[in-house]
Amino acid sequence: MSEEKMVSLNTIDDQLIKKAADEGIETMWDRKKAMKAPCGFGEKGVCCRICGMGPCRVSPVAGKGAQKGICGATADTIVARNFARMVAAGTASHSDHARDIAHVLHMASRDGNYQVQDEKKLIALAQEWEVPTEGRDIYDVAHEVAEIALNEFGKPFGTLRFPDRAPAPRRKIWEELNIMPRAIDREIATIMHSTHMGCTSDAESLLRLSMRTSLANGWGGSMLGTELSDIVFGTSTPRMTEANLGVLEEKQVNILLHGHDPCLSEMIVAAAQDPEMIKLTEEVGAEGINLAGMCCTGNEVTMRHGVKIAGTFYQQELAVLTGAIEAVIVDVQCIFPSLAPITDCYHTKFITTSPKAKITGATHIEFNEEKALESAKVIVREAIENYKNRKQDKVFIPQSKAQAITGYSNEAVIKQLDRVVNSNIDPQGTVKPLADVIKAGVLRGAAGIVGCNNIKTKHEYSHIEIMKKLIANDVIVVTTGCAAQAAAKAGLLSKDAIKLAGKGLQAVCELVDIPPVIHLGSCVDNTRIIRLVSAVSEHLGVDNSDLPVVGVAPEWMSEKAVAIGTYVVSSGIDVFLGITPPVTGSPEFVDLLTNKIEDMTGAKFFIDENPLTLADKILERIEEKRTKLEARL
Ligand code: XCC
Ligand code: SF4
Repeated sequence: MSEEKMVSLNTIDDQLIKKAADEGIETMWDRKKAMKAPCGFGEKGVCCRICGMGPCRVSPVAGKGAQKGICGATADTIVARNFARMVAAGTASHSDHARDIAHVLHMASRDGNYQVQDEKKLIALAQEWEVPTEGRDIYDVAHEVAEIALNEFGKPFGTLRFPDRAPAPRRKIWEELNIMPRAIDREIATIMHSTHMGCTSDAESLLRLSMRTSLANGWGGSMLGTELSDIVFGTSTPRMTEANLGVLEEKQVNILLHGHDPCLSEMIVAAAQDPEMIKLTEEVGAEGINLAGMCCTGNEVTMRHGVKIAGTFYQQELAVLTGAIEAVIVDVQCIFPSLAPITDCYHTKFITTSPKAKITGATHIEFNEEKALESAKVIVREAIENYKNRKQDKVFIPQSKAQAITGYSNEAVIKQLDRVVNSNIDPQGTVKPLADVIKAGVLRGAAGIVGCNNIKTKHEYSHIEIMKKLIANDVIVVTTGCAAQAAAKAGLLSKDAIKLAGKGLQAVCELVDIPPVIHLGSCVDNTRIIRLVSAVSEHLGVDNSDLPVVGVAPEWMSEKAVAIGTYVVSSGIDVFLGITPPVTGSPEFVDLLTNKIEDMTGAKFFIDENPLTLADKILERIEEKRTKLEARL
């Protein structure tokens, strides 16, 4: 197959798609074909079905068709409302995930399934929130911290706590724009209210509401997700792993962990090491239990346990097509409903576990946090017992995998940086070395390349092209989500990739002993990135928007990504999108996102579906910001 025709960068994907065709199994590529051209109104964001008088689809091109909805809403209103609702949905998803982790922290106990793994981080957070710690049982502190965290969702008065962590100039901007986020649930509810029929019609106001809600995600729900996960499950440290479907094992029980919430997957990791489970594995004649992760659950368990990465979002169906998976265990988010019919074609069990994500045709075994390990064992047992049903003639495990280092938390990054600190002169444990090399221009800048895969592009091509181009030009890359897994599969998370970097970045990687593309975790962990950036700005005494740093979502698809992009721009960092969001029906809203928002936040969105020119624009903008920074310092 010629390279352009391939669906992804990986030849193995095309082999599996062919296997699907041979076996008469439908995949997302078949459904994409059946979909034909996407709806032009939906694509431009000008379809409104917010009230029962609609749906109203207005024509973005003047003179052709209806210019206004029945209530008089213009294309600008409709586009801005739809955008705001995407931000609300994304914020809800990340934040509700965090809420579950807060509950788990609240139930943590010394002899329970969930324990405090990072006491230091807990104490630091307790002190930040003025919770007494002296002479108290660590679990009392944990429960009080969890309660405060839970109150961040619905407190009736005041604003969120984490925005206090942002650099002072940033906080000032948020205050002036009146976008300092209040309680998390409140911001989501306010958007749903304001976008109800007959409320806000002004596009700029809708953007400001979106910004405030997105900040309730980035400096609220998502940040809680990261912090509390580190406290309960441990703050990650770098570890070696392998990535791509070649990590599946021919003679072991393969369990695919897919979704986002580590509360379940952490317990599956524990259950898979349980002597009872190991014994059962021997009884069924398997050589062991092989866990493999996908999407952000995959990121969570690889960063804390080195669990291998089976693949990214778009490979979920392909993983099943290997015929070698005993169970796909899912929690929430980014799970295709099509996994039910596809797993039916094999022996594979498709097990849903969350009441928030029940899927027709799946086996639902509800995960009970109160009896977490027991619950996890029930699920793992299902997988082990299913090994004997594997149909060898249907198995095809592609022999492709790459080495990767995953699991850099900010703490781990700073620890690496400490290697170059002369402790006679400078204190350890700061971002100074990073700020120094950025300031000096040894690194031209930094990019957070994050987000999903999207069938609108050749999978992973954009992620990898952009990453390669940036590192070759001395821009260090940090990555999360499926972008991180794409990087892992392409070998960019290994030290072997240092040779692909420019001279400056090469020198930094050698000295600090890191790969040029650094795995910072799951999508909620984008908050690690905004905190790292904020730490560098504070160190240099500037605002985030003065730094040569960018966020990039080359292949985004989820509403969560829209919320992330919005909080990143609201935090003063430019965001480059490789997929056009459904806003082009409103030239006013496009202008707000790609131009006017800069007057408010110091950053804006760039949109370009060609990864090569997108990368050029990133480099150009980084140099522009360097000039600005040099003038400021
Ligand atoms: Fe989902 Fe987080 Fe996107 Fe991957 S990157 S497709 S959101 S798993 Ni978040
Ligand atoms: Fe149509 Fe207005 Fe109702 Fe939307 S809110 S469906 S534009 S009448």
